[in-house]
Amino acid sequence: MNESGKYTIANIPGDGIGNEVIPQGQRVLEYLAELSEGKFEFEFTSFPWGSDYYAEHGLMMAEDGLEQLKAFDAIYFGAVGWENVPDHVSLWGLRLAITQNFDQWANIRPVHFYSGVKSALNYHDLESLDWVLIRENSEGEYSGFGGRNFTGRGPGKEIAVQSSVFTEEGCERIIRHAFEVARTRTRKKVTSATKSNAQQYGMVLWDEVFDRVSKEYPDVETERWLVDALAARFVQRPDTLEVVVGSNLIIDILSDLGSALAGSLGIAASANLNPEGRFPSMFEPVHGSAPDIAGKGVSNPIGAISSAVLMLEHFGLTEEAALAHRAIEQAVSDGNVTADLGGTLDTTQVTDAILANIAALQPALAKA
Ligand code: GGG
Repeated sequence: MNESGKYTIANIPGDGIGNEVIPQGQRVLEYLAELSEGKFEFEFTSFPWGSDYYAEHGLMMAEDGLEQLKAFDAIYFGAVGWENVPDHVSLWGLRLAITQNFDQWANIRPVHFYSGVKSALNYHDLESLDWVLIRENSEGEYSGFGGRNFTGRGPGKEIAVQSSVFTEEGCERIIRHAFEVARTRTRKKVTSATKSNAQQYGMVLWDEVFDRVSKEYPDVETERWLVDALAARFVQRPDTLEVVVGSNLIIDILSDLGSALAGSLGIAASANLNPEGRFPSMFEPVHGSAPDIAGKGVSNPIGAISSAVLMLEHFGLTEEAALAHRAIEQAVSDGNVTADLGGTLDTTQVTDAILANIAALQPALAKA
């Protein structure tokens, strides 16, 4: 916790259902602050950036947007992507503009298997599964180097080059982070997701760094898997996974697979961390803007609320984070969920149930 107990949060709901779920996470944070009786408080500032902003201003965020964001303790982000802006323009103009420029190099994506949620996995002990996927978030396939040329040669003759960049420092810091996370867990195991048989430069460097760093963590079990075989293992041997670390694109894909296997993309949380604290970190649900359900009030707020829980942990408010997490678990096991999880509640009603659970669990916590 910081000394003043006051945390400034920049809300960027962005596009589509980002505008529905971020206010729900804010409700939970505000309620916890109210219960703390002055121990801590949050001050929210909302930024209207996203695809609508682009339609008006030709930019996804204000020109001095990064300068404005620097002053905050954290960023709470919804989703980006809408039909009026090409996806690569909206992603690079907002989410990636923030993660790359603020060097939020560690993207933590827990995959939690909630009791009471129907999983696509045919596994006898789903509740024992609890993975953390760790995504390198600053380079790799998302380095943004490349170009297109030769359109002048006529139809069918254009070329495009997209280069991946793997730096030894970039690989080392995220791999080391994964080992540190593994050390906090009961089963200490890190799986490295790689594709070094085909990507013989960048991913061979990745593998070499993984092997070198792993020697410093003899207490942590390690393994390296080619991502194609690893994707199959997510389905066939889910019990063998614990902490999985990989490049930007690989973990982006595996984390969608993981949360779909855990029941829904709507429950997946993430933290984009700048662990050195030079810049604010950013917390966001893994899901996107979901145009198919946007505006209907039925989006699942759990991914966004769980991302707010990760923010609480980042602030050192660990008891409050645990309380909110238990309140979410309770709502899910009571069936107080949206349609993606087989329920009938709308977005606001799910949050109402979570707030009621916090109220009910809070006295027990105070006595503990
Ligand atoms: N809240 C996450 C979000 O909006 N994601 C949009 C997206 O397309 N992300 C791609 C990526 O993170 O690689």
